[in-house]
Amino acid sequence: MKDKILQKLKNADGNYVSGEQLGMDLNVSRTAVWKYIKELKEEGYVIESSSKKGYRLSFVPDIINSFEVKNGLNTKIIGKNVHCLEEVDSTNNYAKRLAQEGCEEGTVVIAEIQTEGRGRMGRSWHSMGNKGIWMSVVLRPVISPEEIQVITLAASLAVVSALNEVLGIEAGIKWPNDVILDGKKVCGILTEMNMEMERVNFLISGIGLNFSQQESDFPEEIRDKATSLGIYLKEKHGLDISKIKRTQLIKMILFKFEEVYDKVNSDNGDDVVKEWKKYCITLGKEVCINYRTKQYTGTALDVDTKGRLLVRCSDGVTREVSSGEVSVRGLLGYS
Ligand code: BT5
Repeated sequence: MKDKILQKLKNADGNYVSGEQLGMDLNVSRTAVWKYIKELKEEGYVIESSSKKGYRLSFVPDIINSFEVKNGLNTKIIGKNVHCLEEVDSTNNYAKRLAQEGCEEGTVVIAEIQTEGRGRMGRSWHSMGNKGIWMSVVLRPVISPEEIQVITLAASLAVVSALNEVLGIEAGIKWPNDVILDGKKVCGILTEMNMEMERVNFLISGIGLNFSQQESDFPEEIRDKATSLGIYLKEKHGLDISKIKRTQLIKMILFKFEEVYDKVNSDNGDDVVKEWKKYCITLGKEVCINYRTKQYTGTALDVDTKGRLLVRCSDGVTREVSSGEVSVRGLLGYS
């Protein structure tokens, strides 16, 4: 009901709607309308009340709730169910629990704060409250486990395309999952899989995108390699991120993700990899890889159709890297 009232206020486009009208349209009492309006105000919506004219929505803040995410979201699967949480250990953990309980494909979990945000290989992800987009998508792809890497690529491709569409900025991708702006990491992706034998049960694609942090918001140890959209837009274009709502970007990421995911699922993963390569900043660069138990340096030659990085190592052998760490010399340090 609260969502319906909000929708009516939004439809009125900044004009007043009387409490009586709202009550009649939605078949509830004026007192009930007043109660829902009070709840909306508590969530942060700025609603003016006038005893004569009724209610007017004058400002929508940058809040993330399922109404704002779903409103105008143009997808078929991704984002049909959206869980928005104030605080969680990790949205990937929460999404995993939902997936195990059999939630629908495309279910999205978003949190304002993650207390134990995770990166790959046991690393942690700094997830500051209200200043980022921390979200996970549950997928049930019809592909074999070895093709999963392409979904990671699909997620980063969705993020860079959305950044381009909404903010007009061109980000790069460091293989396999880092979205880079001006040599610093603005977004990381953690794809986790649950499988049996040769079948993928479900996959969780977790996206962490720094939105409005200042440099001082990042812990010291990552300050020189992390950035946010806010920092980048201010420095490069003199723009203020507060003009943008996180839900705008979330919707576009989900839309782009579905577009790319459809391609992966309908056997057009090759096209996704081709498109992805246009943004990849790793190709042609000198890289350091951990391959099995050894470290090698070499040149990143290509990404194959399964999303593996091909590295021409200094010992003359070309190796395919499907997981493990790759450092790009000169861009994000070299380790
Ligand atoms: C990643 O791991 O980049 C994957 C990050 C995925 C985060 C999302 S948020 C929603 C979902 N729920 C989760 O719990 N996780 C996902 P990796 O490539 O391993 O990079 C981790 C490294 O990035 C850390 O060791 C730091 O050096 C750095 N880092 C940590 N927090 C960062 C931040 N907010 N911005 C930029 N870099 C960060």
